[in-house]
Amino acid sequence: MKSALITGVTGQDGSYLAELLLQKDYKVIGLKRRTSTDNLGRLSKCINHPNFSIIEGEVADSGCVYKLIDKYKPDEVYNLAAQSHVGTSFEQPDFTFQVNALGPLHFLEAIKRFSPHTKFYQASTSEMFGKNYTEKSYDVYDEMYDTAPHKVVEGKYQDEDTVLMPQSPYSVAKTAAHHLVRIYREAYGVFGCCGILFNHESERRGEHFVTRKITKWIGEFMAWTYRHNIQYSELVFDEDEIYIPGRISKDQDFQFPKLRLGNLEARRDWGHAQDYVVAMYSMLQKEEPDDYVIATGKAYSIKEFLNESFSLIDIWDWNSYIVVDPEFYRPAEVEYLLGLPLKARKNLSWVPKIEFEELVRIMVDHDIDLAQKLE
Ligand code: NDP
Ligand code: GDR
Repeated sequence: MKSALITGVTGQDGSYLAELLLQKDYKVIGLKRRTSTDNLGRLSKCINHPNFSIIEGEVADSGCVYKLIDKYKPDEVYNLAAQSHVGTSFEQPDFTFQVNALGPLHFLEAIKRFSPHTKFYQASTSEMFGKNYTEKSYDVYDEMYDTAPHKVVEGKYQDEDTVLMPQSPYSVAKTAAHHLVRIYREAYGVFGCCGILFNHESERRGEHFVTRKITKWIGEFMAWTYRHNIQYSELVFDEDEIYIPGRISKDQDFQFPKLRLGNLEARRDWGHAQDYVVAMYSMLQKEEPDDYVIATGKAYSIKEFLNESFSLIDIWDWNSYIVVDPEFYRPAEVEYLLGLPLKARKNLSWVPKIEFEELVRIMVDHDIDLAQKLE
């Protein structure tokens, strides 16, 4: 039986990856940092599995990581632990660097010293491209799916050859880790792979990332309209709140806060996390270690995500329901990310199964159900 250590197991990707590896008969060791309250919610499908165990540890602590690798000597390590919020990295750059850059370094050094057979997966990111993209007239969709008729994308994309130009403390730290993996691979023969994953979401996505923030708001808003049995046409709007007219009173429940967002123009290549963990696993099964872009090949703006998600609750003009709040602007922004995953398709036979429209529907349906259950 193969063994795998997953750091960041309590997160979105960690939970899907643990499920995938258990299905493949791995012994899975999940690393979580110490918390005062329980945060195992995403692991409900794994927690009672006989081949699954949780251990406590901190990736920014080199001694802790060395001991773990020396003790377990796992066949595979998937390093998903990170301070993963780009906006937060501007507020906490030092902490972000310790976890996102030194964390992976500790694993690489521990593998080199104590367990050279261990294969290492590093969660690299499209954020490393930052402002940069490759520009040429390129029919991405055609080559990816060999289908016609097809959509010709803008001809701007990122792939493994695009020069990295990170735009945040988060992505600078991830870029450092990305290069460290390459160096340990070349200098010491460590089997290290970097998955350059573009944004991937799901019903398990953290609530402060823009997609989930939108779908969670929609779920709670719908629960509020059901509770008061109110039609949209009856609602009135002021700067920050949505009201039920005629019932404006001391009762705060007759008003609902608008959805507050930052930059709506940014474009992202959004896939479903369940598809993306398959790519992580596939990279470590290859004969030779390598780095791969994992993406869908299509990009949408935040406005297009709003169009799609609000249309599912029959709101066709969402402008009155949201507030653009500079508080959510970033000091430096990444405006355009569209990944070209041709190498992954060719070498890993990887293609995403869940398309943008389905992803949005899954998330909206889930958050409407969740809010109803909490009523
Ligand atoms: P999440 O934020 O959902 O999960 C991050 C995990 O890391 C959590 O389990 C968190 O624990 C853990 N963690 C944070 N700091 C530490 C620490 N100091 N020591 C140990 N564990 C720690 O992220 P995702 O699942 O979305 O992403 C997984 C990885 O992939 C991250 O590295 C992210 O940067 C990267 N990535 C994600 C993409 C995406 O679109 N989702 C795209 C590209 C890369 P806790 O539960 O205690 O907070
Ligand atoms: P990102 O995801 O920064 O791409 O990082 P996020 O969902 O946070 O932002 C995407 C874009 O939406 C804009 N935006 C907002 N973002 C947030 N969080 N909240 C808002 O209110 C809001 N309004 C607009 C942002 O400015 C940005 O342009 C994610 C993380 O999972 C990283 O860990 C991962 O590496 C990258 O994806 C690929």
